[in-house]
Amino acid sequence: MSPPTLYHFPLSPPSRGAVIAAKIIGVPVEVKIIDLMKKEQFNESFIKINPQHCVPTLDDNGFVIWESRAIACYLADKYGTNDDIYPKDLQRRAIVNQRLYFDSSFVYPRIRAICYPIIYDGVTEIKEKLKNDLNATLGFLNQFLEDSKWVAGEHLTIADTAILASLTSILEVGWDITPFPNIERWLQSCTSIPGYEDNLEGAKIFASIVKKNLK
Ligand SMILES: N[C@@H](CCC(=O)N[C@@H](CS)C(=O)NCC(=O)O)C(=O)O
Repeated sequence: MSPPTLYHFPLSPPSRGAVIAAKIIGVPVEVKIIDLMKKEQFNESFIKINPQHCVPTLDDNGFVIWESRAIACYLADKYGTNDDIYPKDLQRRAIVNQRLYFDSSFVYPRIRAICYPIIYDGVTEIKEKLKNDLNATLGFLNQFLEDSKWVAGEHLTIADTAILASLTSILEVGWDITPFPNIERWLQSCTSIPGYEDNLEGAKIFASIVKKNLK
């Protein structure tokens, strides 16, 4: 068995989320870059692997799966040795899943709703409604962190890595996080996560494109 292959593009927040998840789980993955700027996701060889042509995509010795959070769950279940990262206990796991779905349904879509039109559609400012939507979501994240060190409790989990990858992208655009002190404190803890620097590097490039197009 060879190490799983992770098809990745460092500018993509969900793709970075899968990479940091693999790092905290401790599974070595062979990272292959699919350059979305060059539209490499439409190469025939990649379409054969993932007809939905998105990153991240995992190929574990012929077993192929995409969706960053599903990849993180799979890697943790198959290769994880630290039960805290994605607990087997039903209720602890349910909390991690809730935070993962919160990222997938609220945090990332709201960041994307702000950034994609600026990157791709010539939009040059951020509408008040989109600002308020994201800040409302950050308010809930701030509440989750009120009495806990990490987003799903007292231990670092794959929910932290998913949300971190989403959030750093907009923070690097210059989002004001000061109204959310628990998030600020959590972000400070996140600096010790393996892969933090690589994630930040991708987030900075992503954000530089957004900032360049903003008025
Ligand atoms: N929900 C997916 C989102 C994946 C996604 O949107 N990937 C984008 C980059 S951020 C992509 O690959 N776009 C290229 C395409 O769809 O052709 C996940 O979490 O993995």
